Amino acid sequence: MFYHAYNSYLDNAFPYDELRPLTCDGQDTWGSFSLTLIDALDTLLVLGNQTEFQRVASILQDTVDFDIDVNASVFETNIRVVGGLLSAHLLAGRAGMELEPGWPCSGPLLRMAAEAARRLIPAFQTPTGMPYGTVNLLHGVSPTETPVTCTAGVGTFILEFATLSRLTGDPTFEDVARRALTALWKTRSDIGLVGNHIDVLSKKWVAQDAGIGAGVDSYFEYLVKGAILLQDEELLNMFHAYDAAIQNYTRFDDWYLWVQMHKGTVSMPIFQSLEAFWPGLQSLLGNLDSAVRTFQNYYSVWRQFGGLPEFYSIPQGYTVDKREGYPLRPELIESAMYLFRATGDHTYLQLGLDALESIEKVSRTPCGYASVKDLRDHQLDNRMESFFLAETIKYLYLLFDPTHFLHGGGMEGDGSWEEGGEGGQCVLGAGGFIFNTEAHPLDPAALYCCSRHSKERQELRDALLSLSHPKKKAGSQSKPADERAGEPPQSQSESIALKPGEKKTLPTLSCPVQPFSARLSVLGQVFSDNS
Ligand code: DMJ
Repeated sequence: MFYHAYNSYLDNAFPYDELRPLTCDGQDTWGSFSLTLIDALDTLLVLGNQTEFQRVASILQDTVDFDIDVNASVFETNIRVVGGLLSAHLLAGRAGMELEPGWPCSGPLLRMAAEAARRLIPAFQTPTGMPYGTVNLLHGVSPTETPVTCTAGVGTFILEFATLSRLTGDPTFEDVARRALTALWKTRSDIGLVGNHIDVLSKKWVAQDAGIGAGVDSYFEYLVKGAILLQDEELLNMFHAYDAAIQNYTRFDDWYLWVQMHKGTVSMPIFQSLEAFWPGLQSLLGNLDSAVRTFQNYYSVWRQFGGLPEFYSIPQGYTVDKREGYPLRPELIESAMYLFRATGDHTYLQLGLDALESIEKVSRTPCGYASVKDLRDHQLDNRMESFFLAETIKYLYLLFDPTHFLHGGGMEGDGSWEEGGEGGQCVLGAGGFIFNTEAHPLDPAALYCCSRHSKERQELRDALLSLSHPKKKAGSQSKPADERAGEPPQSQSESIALKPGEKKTLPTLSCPVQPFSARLSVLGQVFSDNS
């Protein structure tokens, strides 16, 4: 399935964003950055194709340019482009690519991801810190841009942006993502729910339907996954508070409905296919019983139609007018993957088989796989979204490959763990992987290792500075590098302390692994253990 779609994209659509599987040509959709190729890159490695991964990574480095006059979705560019490049960067070692000495804390794909993300930053420059939905990659936010953004468009950045910050040492990305999350948290209703669309200038809720599907979904996903990736209890507490309200007001018979965010009254008794990620998320939290029951509800809809319609009326047990399509989305398969890992129940493999057979039968065209316009009569749309290769096929593959390294939990020596960093100080992949909402795996160990090293470098700098200025207040020495960047140039003696050949922001000290105090003593026997 993968190669039929992928080869057809390369032959007929590249360098456009997407393949049009009925007319066998290409179109730009979410930008103009060969989106399908970026989104599919890490799937190549998941399937074990190192040579094609290497070839494509180098094509992307040579051809993709973000300095373009294009209005792009801040959300989609983040999850597909930034997320895709970050994963590819983190997997580059396993793909046999030649690595820079500082990898995984530096590298060409990481620089590309940072460059793409930097183009999104102007969207966050609002009085609330909540981003606009669209930004022009060259000119920033248009003066005529609508200030109305969906909830997921505000709260789906922490995974990619914290990864960028912790790998590169530049805190800007994580800071803006956190500011947006904090602002959103403060806008929840008295009964603890958030709506669907918000005005990012006035903080007024423009669409007040609360639920777990379209417009909101990945906000909740990122609170949970952000908590795991960053070991951040505050994010987890936010999720638990929302979850209590969601369970209380929106859950009926293990379905989740839409309710008015202030009153809790039902506004739409429908299930949306995007909601099918929820059982997988619940399983990550260990909430298995509820996850299993909700999955069964959603699987019954799949069996009814051979796919998940975009909207399904729960009271009528049928599709909703104009929402009968199935654009080859991954969510139910994603949940099946998590639940199979958690339970070992073959129901989930059966769903995988059903999905595979339906997609083959209904969607396959001579030129790829087409979105289903209407599940009732199997009419097709001339579109193959990039998430089909990034997510749907990846989750299917991982569902059927229980020992894949991306599942984590392997033994040392079986390829599950990997060395990285200068002198091999980073043990990568040892803590499993967290998938962003576009199924791009992120490695918590890499974040930990790179931020540990940048913290140590900072401590070393501070210690050296304190030797030059022994009377300086301790507090002024521990400012992060970014805060100091805007300050006046330092004195001659400080700049001597920071040299030789070292940039202030991201110096590379290649010390062997040893305790911090030992490193200082190597540098001049300046401290003894009890100093
Ligand atoms: C993907 O782009 C992401 O999974 C997103 O969170 C929701 N929509 C699609 C897949 O359905």
